Amino acid sequence: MISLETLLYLIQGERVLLILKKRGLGKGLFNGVGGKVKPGETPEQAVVREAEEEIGVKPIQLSWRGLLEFWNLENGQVESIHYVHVYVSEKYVGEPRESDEAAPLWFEKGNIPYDRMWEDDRLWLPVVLDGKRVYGKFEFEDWKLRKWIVYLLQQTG
Ligand code: 6U4
Ligand code: NA
Ligand code: NA
Repeated sequence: MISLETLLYLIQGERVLLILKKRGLGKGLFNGVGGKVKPGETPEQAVVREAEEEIGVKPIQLSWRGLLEFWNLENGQVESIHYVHVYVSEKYVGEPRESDEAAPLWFEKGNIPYDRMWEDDRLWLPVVLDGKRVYGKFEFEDWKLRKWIVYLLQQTG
């Protein structure tokens, strides 16, 4: 299964909004807002829809910050591949609120709860929060991170 997905980090000054996922993939972990891109949607449309569904805010002015590949292997076989476009937004309409899917919480940029997040996040999220763009490929075997590569992308204005 190959799926196209999104992640979004709302930023207010030195604070970042994470959600505690209440169900589905990554349940019990903090992550950005996001989910699968549906047929007929662009990744930008999908991430705006997910923000509305998950925390009731409408982001305006999305900034694209990278592409991540998550390869999940089970018994040496590729089980799924997730291509995830990452965005940040400093402007949005509405106040973050809890939903069935997610409980939003603000964190200081210097105090991100990496021990309660996906194993890969500490490898690339600091770069994104530092205003840069990344490409990363992460290989999980039986849900443990085994191999990875992270590139800093050239800034193109
Ligand atoms: P439904 O079926 O509606 O519950 P949907 O919300 O569309 O699902 P979901 O939440 O399953 O999709 O999407 C997975 C989310 O998890 C995406 O935002 C990408 C994110 N994700 C997946 N693997 C990740 C990883 N290794 N590290 C990370 N985020 C990951 O930081
Ligand atoms: Na989601
Ligand atoms: Na969703």
